[in-house]
Amino acid sequence: MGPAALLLPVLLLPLAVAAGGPEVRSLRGSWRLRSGNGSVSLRAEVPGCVHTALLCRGLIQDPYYRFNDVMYRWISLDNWTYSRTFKTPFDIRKWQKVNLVFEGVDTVAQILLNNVTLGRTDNMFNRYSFDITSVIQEVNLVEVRFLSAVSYAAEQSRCHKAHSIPPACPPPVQKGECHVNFIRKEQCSFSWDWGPSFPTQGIWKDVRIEAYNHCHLIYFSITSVFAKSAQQWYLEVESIFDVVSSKPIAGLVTVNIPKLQTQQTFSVKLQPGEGSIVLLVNINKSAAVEAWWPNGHGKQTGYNMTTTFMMEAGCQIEKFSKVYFRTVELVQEPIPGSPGLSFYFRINGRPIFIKGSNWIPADSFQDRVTYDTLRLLLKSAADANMNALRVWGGGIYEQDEFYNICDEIGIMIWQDFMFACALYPTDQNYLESVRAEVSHQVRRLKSHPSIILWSGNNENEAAIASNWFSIPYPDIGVYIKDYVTLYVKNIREIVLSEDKSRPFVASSPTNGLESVKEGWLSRNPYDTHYGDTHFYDYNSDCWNWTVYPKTRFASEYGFQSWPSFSTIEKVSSPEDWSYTSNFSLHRQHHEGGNIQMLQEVGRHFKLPQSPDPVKQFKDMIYLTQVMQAQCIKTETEFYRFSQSEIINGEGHTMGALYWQLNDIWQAPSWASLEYGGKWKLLHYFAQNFFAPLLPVAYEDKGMLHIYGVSDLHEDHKLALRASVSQQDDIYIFVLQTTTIAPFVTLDVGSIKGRFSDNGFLMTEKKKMVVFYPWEPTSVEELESSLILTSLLDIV
Ligand code: BMA
Repeated sequence: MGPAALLLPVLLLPLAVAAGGPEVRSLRGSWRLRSGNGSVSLRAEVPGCVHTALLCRGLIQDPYYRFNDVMYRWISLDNWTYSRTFKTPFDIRKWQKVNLVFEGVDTVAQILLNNVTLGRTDNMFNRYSFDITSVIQEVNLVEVRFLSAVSYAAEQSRCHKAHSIPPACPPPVQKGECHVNFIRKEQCSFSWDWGPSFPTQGIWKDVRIEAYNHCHLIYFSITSVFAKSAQQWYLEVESIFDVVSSKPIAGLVTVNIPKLQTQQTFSVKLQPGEGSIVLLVNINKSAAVEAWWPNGHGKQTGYNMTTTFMMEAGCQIEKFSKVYFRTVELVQEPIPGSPGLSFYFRINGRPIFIKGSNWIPADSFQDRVTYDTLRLLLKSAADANMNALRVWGGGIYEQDEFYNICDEIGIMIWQDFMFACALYPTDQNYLESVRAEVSHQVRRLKSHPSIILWSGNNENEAAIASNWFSIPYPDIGVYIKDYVTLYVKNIREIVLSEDKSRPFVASSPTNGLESVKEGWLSRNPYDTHYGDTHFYDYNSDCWNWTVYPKTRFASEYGFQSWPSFSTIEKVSSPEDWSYTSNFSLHRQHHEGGNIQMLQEVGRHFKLPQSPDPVKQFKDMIYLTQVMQAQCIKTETEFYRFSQSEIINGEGHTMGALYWQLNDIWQAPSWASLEYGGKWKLLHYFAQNFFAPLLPVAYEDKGMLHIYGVSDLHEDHKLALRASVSQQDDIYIFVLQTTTIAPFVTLDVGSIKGRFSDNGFLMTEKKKMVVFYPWEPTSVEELESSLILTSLLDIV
């Protein structure tokens, strides 16, 4: 990165802007794909991957069907090549610089243009740009020669002589591939405890040629900051340029936000090479800025902003963006009456209880994940009253559309970096690749108000602290050093230098500041007095709230269930339809998972006994969903009502993110949304247990405790309400309550007739009662006579 240019605010001038920018030739579309020895050759769409290309040409069946994940292992063990020819649509001589840009290559490949090797790729989370100015011709051949990710990972592990980096392989129940921690690729693509092994190869994001003269804008980002002392919002607008000319390029940059009556012009100078300029835009103090709020807390207001760069030598660029204003703080401070520290998020100055779940990749084949797929899943999260999701570190940094939707609908994102449940190498090449990945992802994503936290990894602090991989005690120092090198000295350092607008934690679960104090690895990252916790218990009765940890923040907890029969049916055949079939065992990737579900169901329900195995299977599916919904309801309600109390030094729980929101394929898992988006019972339950106003009742040593949990910004008067409608000769009273109401009584004065029920305990939010009149009456008459009373009204 070159030195930042000098910024001088100048007089506001209206500017006429001519559109400028690079000449772009997309290379999306039809490519040739061939296997290592050329025996298979086909047409393949880019962006895409080998599996979906083979499926599309009818060369393989649905990879999710029955046992195909194992049958099609050969695909990921082969080394495939993508190629295509293309004509250069412009006069090459007119351009100073031409780049071949890949937004994402999955993963290990050699890139050639006209038989010249441009470079190699080894990280699917990086953006690769190759200078092809001297290689491009009128007609070109581009080739991407992949190496199997599985062979590459094995080879990297073999070459790593210093010390072993566990785990070597996933447990056999996952039927996966080994050494995934040696490759910067979606970690769950080598299998997970809810997902198949499909180590894809392909060009999974946009690919194009870009030609430009003088200067080219590579990244453009905006973050908002509220200056407390001046009581004013300002924006940090960062632009990263590639300047081709040998001399600096001067010019004017104008930022305009009409709705906030804000326009500012800066004089800038871009130095040759790659460098950044940062503009601080003061928002007009007299403009009323509406902040961006999470779902359930207010609107997600955004403002249109135009940035025009009028640079020398005809370099003119115009950018249109949406800007949002919100602050985020992760509050870790002493709590009276409790050892340890708090761990909660303050958004726009207001403590917010985080309600939601954990997000995993929506498909093993990312090219199948469309805008509509993402919208459906994310909208389902918002519809279930969630305000946050954690993008879990074993998957991918999601597509831009994912974060755009979250911005629009108010879903806050806890963003992990992509490291999970493993130790990782720290040799120089590996670190360089990770450093490029982190800069790229932070630059790409930091404008999104939805992202409220960067987090270094999933469970890797815990993996060392609890010695998951049985490392002999004298050797542990090496792994601790590796841990600090990777997440603290590299990832954290880059994040802080790229983005100061949101907090960073090194891991999840972590003790936060306490972990930092203990050298970034605390003795017990699951300590309920600090940070966040992950909690799984398949042996206790999940209806018993006393088994749950009274934590500061529950970032993972869950129970499995089976997806509905209609979902399973699509990838199975009749012989598979029993709870103990080979198929049912095959799809279960969590050791003992099917038996655990059976035991948990058996604690409160009679196990299905039908002699018909298919009926028994369907009954079992139903019961696992009931069980899962009830378990997570109990646990979530426990976390929500623990928010404002400290008992025996524990409490002040300020987050509940259950594991997991969505599924990657059709199989038993912890998800509340099935593959394809269908809601399991749990998701319907979530709509209720995440409701802004929640009555919770629980029993403790013979005493019934009733809590009213509220996420609202103002006190809410608990009300009993009724609407009346006529249906033929009868009248329907729909009662709604925001709390548990004992002895609810309807009285319509002297209108003759009777109710279907009266004087009842209302535990549901809605109840329907029928009025049978004994003489003619009307809706109006009933409405004006109605008196609704419950014990709550008695003063
Ligand atoms: C947590 C997650 C995942 C896993 C889940 C269920 O540890 O981070 O790795 O899928 O539990 O076992």
